[in-house]
Amino acid sequence: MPAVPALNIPATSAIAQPEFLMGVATASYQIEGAADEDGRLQSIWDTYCDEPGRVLHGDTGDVACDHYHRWQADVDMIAGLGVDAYRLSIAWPRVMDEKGVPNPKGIGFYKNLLDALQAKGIQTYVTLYHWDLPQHWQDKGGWANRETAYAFAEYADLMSRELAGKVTAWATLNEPWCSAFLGYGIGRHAPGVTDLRQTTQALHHLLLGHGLALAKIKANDPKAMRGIVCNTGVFGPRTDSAADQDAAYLAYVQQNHWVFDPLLLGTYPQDLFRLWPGCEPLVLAGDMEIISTKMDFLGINYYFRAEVESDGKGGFQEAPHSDKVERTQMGWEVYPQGLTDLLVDFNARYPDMPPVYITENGMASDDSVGADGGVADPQRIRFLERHLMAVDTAIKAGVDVRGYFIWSLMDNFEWAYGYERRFGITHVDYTTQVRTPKHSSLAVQAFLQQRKERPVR
Ligand code: IFM
Repeated sequence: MPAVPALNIPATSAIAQPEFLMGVATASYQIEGAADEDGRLQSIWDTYCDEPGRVLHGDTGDVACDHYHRWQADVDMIAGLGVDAYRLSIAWPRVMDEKGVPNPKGIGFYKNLLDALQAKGIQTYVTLYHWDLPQHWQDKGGWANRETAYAFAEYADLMSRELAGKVTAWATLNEPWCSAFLGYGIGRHAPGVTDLRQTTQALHHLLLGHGLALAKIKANDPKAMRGIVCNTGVFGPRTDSAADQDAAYLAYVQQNHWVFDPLLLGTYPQDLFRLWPGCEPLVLAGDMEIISTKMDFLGINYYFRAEVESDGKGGFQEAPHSDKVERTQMGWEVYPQGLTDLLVDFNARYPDMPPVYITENGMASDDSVGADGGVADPQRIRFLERHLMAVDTAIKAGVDVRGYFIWSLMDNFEWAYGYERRFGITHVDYTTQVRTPKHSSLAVQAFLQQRKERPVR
């Protein structure tokens, strides 16, 4: 392996202290493969991938990183990095059938995986729902149907009983904004629906399912932490006109307040319905209390800033991309300052905000294995350093951030972009399934090694 310097993080920063949790993250559909094995049912993503034109190059998660068969070597790879924690998700269609009967083979897979991680001293952050809804629930309306929230609570009940004692922290949902808006609003994710009324109703049911699941987890696995993982965004107006400034404000409301206000304040932001008139969800008595159940942690995913402008109809639209800013393979603007701003803003807006973990941050680049057998990804190394220091700045400003997970442990199935976009700190050759550490992985490993060896202050 080439000698790669450690991430450049000052020893005095909060990030360099051993109590700041460092981890890597993945999700079931993106890495597991084995789509038809051991009784796994069809998920909405299997269906979506099979629909022509939905996913770039017609890619599917059928094989992905074949993690279902290679999990032991993957656990060794995680341990080799020296991280404190691993964030993974459970595939609902693997662990119970249409009648709710547990599938011992699917459950056994996760038991073995979590035991192996624990045996290596790696803390386990487990997400129950990272978008792979069983297709049979979609056939009944999916998240637009209130029944799905109760079905999700039953699934959470089963998993927290089966896996009690093996999980450090449970996250109910990953990025409910994406499930609702990309899945039901613009159809860019499964199930591919385009209906704004279903969108707000779907988000309401996702959050209701989250609240119901928290109660089940507390009863079954009281020592584990409980929370949720949500994506975030920051926005700048294209011009300083009042219309563009309002557009940036509305984008922030739609991206952030729509999800975080019900969770942390128990209300929906009324300005959302200025954007989407007539799309208020049906909320039954008691729902908002369930949704705003106290949590032990809040998972925040942050990737980029976007520039927006008025759409001339009281709403917003993304502004044409400026070539003056640094971008990633996704075309996303690199803007570490946004992470600090967002954390500081949330800390002020939500007085009861629980301790925060950055549960995803990272970037895609067009990485390949070079002639020397290494994978040079200098942009990612700089990206990680700058975002970690943005977290440090937020901590110094008083925000209680306890950890940071890199997205992702390895290249994987990037949803509608298939395998073209590579987010991993480990390169995956999808023909041979060979994993090759990228330079970023070596830099993270070296940083964590230095951190361990440094005398405690
Ligand atoms: O790959 C996704 C992940 O599944 C959810 N958060 C964003 C990542 C990058 O797009």
